[in-house]
Amino acid sequence: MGDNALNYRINEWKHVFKLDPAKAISDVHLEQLCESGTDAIIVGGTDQITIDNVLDLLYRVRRYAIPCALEVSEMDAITPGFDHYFIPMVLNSTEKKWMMDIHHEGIKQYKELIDWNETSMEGYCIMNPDAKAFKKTACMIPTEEDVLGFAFMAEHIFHLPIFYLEYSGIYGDPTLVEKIKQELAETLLFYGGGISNEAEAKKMKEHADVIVVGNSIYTDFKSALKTVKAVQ
Ligand code: 1GP
Repeated sequence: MGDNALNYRINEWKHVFKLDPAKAISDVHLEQLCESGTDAIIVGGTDQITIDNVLDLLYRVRRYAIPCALEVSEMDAITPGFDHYFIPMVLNSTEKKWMMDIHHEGIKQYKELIDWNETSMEGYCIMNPDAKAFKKTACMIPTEEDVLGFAFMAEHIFHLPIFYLEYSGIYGDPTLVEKIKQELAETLLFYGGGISNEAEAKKMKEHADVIVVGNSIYTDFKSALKTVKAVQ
C-alpha cells in the first residue's frame, strides 16, 4: 500500500472517477470529486501522458483521503507514490505487443521495483472503434461471442483480477454487461464508457462491479458528480 496507508479494497469498490492527466481540472472541481464519496480516483489516459501531468494530479489528489491509483499507459510516466497501479492487457488487440510484449519489457526493466500487492492487471476489451485506445492498440471489433470468450479467458486462463469492458466515449450495451457478469465468478467486472448521468450509472452498476466515469467530468461536471450517489 502507498505512502498514505489508506485502507482500500478494490473488491468493495462501486464507483471510480478516472482523471485524464492531459485535461485540465480546477481545484474546486477536484475537491468535489475527491469528497464525493467515490471509492477512488484513477489517473489514466491515452494521449499526452507525461510524468509532469501525472505528478501534478497525484500531488493535487493527495490532499484528500481517497485512494489514488495510476493506470499505466506510458512507461516513462510511472512514478512511485500512488496507492495502486493498474496495468492493462488489451485482450482484443490484434498485436501481441499490447497483450504482453510491453509488459515483458516492463518486467525486465522494473521487476525489482514493482510491489505486486499494489499492482493489478486488467484484461481490457475495447469496444468503441473511435476510441483513441482502440486505434492505438490496433483492436479488432469483437462480437458478443468474442467478448464472452475474452471474459472467460480473463478469469479461467489468465486469472486476472479485473475484466474491463471499455467503451470509452460512448455508452455501451447493458445487456452485454449482464452477460459478461454471468461468465465471471472471481474476476471483477469494471465498466467504463459514456456514463454521464444517474440513470446511466445505475443501469451499468446493476451488473458491473465497478463503474468508471471519465469524460463527463470534463463535459458536464454536475451530472458526473451525481453518478456517485446513484450507485450507493
Ligand atoms: C475511460 O472507461 C473510462 O477509460 C471512462 O469512459 O471517459 O467515456 O466516461 P468515459
